[in-house]
This record gives sequence, C-alpha cells and structure tokens, in this order.
Amino acid sequence: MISVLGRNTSSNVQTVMWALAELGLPHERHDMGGSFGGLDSADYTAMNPNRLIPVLRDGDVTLWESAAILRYLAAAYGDDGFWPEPRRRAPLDMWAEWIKTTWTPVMQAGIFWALIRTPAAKRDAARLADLVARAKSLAGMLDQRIGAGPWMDGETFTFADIMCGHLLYRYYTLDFERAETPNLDAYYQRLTERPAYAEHVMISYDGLRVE
Ligand SMILES: N[C@@H](CCC(=O)N[C@@H](CS)C(=O)NCC(=O)O)C(=O)O
Repeated sequence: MISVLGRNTSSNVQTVMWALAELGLPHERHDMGGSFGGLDSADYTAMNPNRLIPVLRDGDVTLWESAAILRYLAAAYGDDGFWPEPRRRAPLDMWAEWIKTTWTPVMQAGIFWALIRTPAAKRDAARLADLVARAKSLAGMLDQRIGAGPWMDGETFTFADIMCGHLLYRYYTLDFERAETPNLDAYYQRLTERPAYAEHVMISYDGLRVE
C-alpha cells in the first residue's frame, strides 16, 4: 500500500494525492505537518531531512519533493497517455518545470503567503502589487499555452495537468485582481469537473489563515 505523509491542506501534498487518485492507486494518507507536527522526529528526518511534507513511501522507495513524486508515480504506474514517450513528454515537462520554478514562487510563496499567511497589519502593499503584476503576466503565458486545450497535451490528460492545475484552485479563489485569461478560466472549469480534483485540491485553506 502506498503511504503519503502530509496534511491535506498542503498544496504539495495535494499534487501527490490528486495524482494517486487520477491513477487509481490504493493509498493511505497520514496527517503530518502544520498543526499536526511530527516533522522533527528522528524517524521523519531520516525520511526527509528537509522536515517538510509530503513524503511518499511505496515499498522500498521513499521520496520527497512533490514534483519528483509526481514523475515517479507517472513513470511507474501511468500509461503512455498520462506519461507520454520522451519526445511528447519533454515539452509538457518543460511547462511542468516552469510551474514549479516560475509560477509557484509567485502564487504560493508570494500571493498566497501574503494574503493568507501574513497578518493584515504586516502585509507589504508594494510587494503584493508587484506579485499581482507578475501573476498577470505569467497567467497570460499559461493562457496562451493552454489555448483551446482541453488539456496541456490536447485531448489527453497528462501528469503535466496535475502540475499546472494544482495551484489554480487557490489562484481562482484568492481575493486579488487577475488577468483576463479565457483559456485558463475554461481549463480551470474543466479541472473542477474532475472528481479527483474536487476531492484533493478544492480544499478550504481557511484553517491556514493568519489574521
Ligand atoms: N519543494 C517541496 C516543498 C515542500 C514544502 O514546502 N512543504 C510545506 C507544505 S506545502 C511544509 O512542509 N511546510 C511545513 C509544515 O506543513 O509543517 C515540495 O514540492 O514537496
């Protein structure tokens, strides 16, 4: 049985949980991190010296870093639609990497942290304005890439949609000014219609809010 260690309100845990559900893999999840704690124990540190979630255990494989876990699950258990052959996969993976290295810092460490994890009195309005401007520009790039979709690879839903979609619930539900992105809006709407997305990604982050 595959185990995931990490609370379900973590966007990085959500990546892994959504992938497991899309792949139909039996699994169990253990609440850890945040108010659940448990990341400083010797056992946990031996699995992940960063003391962060998620960790995935699958037999004798123990992994951390959500994007690496997603790629492992896709390569080990996905069919050639979800994890395409290299020449089709590489351009998708390029965008998956862009999400992790370019979009995520602006959306998650940036806007989400500023609006939800920072007390209102301590918010830096100028920094937030800069992040929102960057998010608008990046969302425009993603909108162009997605086009008519319906998925990143056209007709086939792949691992790249998990990386590209996992922060969109937060993107569309946080209170800030978004760019006009009709393709991205329609893509998000299609994601919300996937049961695995609704169950594992559309999870309230109210409990993480710092007033
Ligand atoms: N690059 C890592 C980041 C992991 C990370 O920052 N996890 C956060 C939650 S999203 C964490 O463990 N925070 C401490 C906690 O929840 O106690 C990944 O993608 O897995």
